[in-house]
Amino acid sequence: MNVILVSLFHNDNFAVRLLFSYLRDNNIPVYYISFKRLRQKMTRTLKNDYVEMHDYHTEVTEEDINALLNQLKILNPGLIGISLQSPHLQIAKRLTQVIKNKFKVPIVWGGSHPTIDPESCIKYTDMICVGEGFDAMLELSQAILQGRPYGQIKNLWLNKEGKITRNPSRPLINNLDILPFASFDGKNKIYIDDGQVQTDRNIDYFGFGFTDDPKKAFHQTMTSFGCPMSCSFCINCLDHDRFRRRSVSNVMQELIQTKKNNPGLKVVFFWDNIFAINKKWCLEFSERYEQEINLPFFNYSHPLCSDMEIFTALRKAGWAITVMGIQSGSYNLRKTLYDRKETNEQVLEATKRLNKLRKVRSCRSYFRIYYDYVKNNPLEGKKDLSESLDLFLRFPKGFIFQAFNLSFFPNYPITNYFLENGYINEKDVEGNATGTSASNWISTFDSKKEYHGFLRRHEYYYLLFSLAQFKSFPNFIIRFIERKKLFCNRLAILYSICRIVRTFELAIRISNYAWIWELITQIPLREKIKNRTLVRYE
Ligand code: B12
Ligand code: SF4
Repeated sequence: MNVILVSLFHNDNFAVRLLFSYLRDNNIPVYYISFKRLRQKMTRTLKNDYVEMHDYHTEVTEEDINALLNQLKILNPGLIGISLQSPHLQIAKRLTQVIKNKFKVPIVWGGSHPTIDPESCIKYTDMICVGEGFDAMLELSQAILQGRPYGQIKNLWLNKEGKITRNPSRPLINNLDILPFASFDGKNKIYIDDGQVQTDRNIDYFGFGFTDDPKKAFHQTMTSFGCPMSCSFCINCLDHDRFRRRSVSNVMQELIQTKKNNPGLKVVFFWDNIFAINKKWCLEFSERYEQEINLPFFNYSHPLCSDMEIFTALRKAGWAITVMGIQSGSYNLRKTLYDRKETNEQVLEATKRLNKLRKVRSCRSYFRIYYDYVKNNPLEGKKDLSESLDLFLRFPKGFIFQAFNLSFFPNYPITNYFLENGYINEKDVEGNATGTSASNWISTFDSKKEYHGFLRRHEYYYLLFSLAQFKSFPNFIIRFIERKKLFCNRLAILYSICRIVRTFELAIRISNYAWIWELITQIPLREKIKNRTLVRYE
């Protein structure tokens, strides 16, 4: 009998691969099934200049389900674990039902959705894991494989023919060094998509090939869990997790091993919520990383964690790409709605510090800085957007503007606020709709009379923010366009201007685009031909 972990729409699911390693190292026979890959495509609905990829779930077909059931039959499952985020709730319900119809095997759900909204899950499955899954899943697997009772395992809720038992929670693991490294080799991994088991296993979320190939170009990991901040639109404002970090030695051990196994390793992605936390840790990490790994790496930044000594050390060590959440340029909106504490001056200072890193010598000459914005928030009014533009115009030029839709996840404070004030309905909350509901609530809003046209106004400003990133486009023209509301009803013109300026900048500063060449050369030609594209978007 085997334990099967199912990842939904996520081939390279870090959490499930870590759970996989934890069970495997504790002698549990375990398999990883990735049930369908998340696709990305260029957004089609809105005309944006900034790069916007739109995640989407392809339809789950009978063939997909049959392929899964066939694999389960071959693997003889003793326990099936399904990992789900909120947008996957409906898919998880359907899969659980069809599996239950075929097999007499207990099914446990875990992941962000069962953790934040356990009540919406427990009625559809035998068990759910609320919060940390390592020891709960290990104890459950051991009990089932050894035929022992498993009714009292902490962090687990049980549903026995409708009778719900809610076991208490267990303390979080303090010492993350006891965890193994997430498994990215091909052993016991199965990928199902397009109605069949995929032989081409090596495609991740972005479309790069960085899973399961012994010669992978990318490596992804986390040095910490949790986040010291608590923004109202993020899981980290709920109290099931806290900031915890592995030791530098433990992280280095993983990276050295990865580099040894993958001579073609090109970039390391650190998915930590915020990386530049704890000076002692970061300085030690930087020194060792530079000496022992010396490869470009990605991490997330935060305006309130922008110590220059840390930044410089990380940059010298190979820091080459970062994303910093700005979310809005309106201090008032950030503070009251998003629960973010940084002032605009602090944001500005952080952007200046990041910009200075371009001059610091590193293994890569380029330093890519992305600023994230929460897109399509109907409570972000004209004044807020105008303040945001003021802020973007003060940023050092050469950044990349990105925007992502505001999404409503169950029980997050921002969702409760929107629900209580009648701005959205339960059906607008992620998980309640089939597929991803984000686009539903946007159209709901735009059709309400009082918000009519809000999408257009927001798009207008996003294009102006986009223009603010270009060195060759003077700020006074952007201000003039805004003041005169030029092109407000002709977004296509503004969009074309962005495109022209981008092309012009590309032509005059080709050296700024060295990273594109690097990206092109990162994946071996053989791989590109096999996967038909450099970055595999659909
Ligand atoms: C890293 C990360 C990413 C990376 C993923 C990298 C990778 N290869 O996995 C990237 C940037 C690609 C990403 C993308 C997205 N992400 Co993300 N991401 C995170 C982040 C920061 C950490 C996730 C993580 O791996 N943590 C470490 C693991 C060990 O912890 P864990 O996930 O909590 O898992 C534990 C338990 O939940 C449990 N568990 C998990 N699965 C299972 C299964 C079983 C059977 C059991 C028993 C237990 C169990 O055990 C684990 C160990 O304790 C979280 C925020 C956070 N948690 O801090 C958001 C988060 C998970 N992401 C989120 C979202 C929305 C997305 C996107 C949809 C965003 C987008 N529109 O593009 C995409 C979806 C990608 C996909 N296909 O799923 C949301 C999900 C919200 C929700 N309520 O569902 C989160 C919670 C952030 C938020 N907004 O609040 N993400
Ligand atoms: S800083 Fe980022 S990860 Fe931390 S709570 Fe805010 S949005 Fe979440």
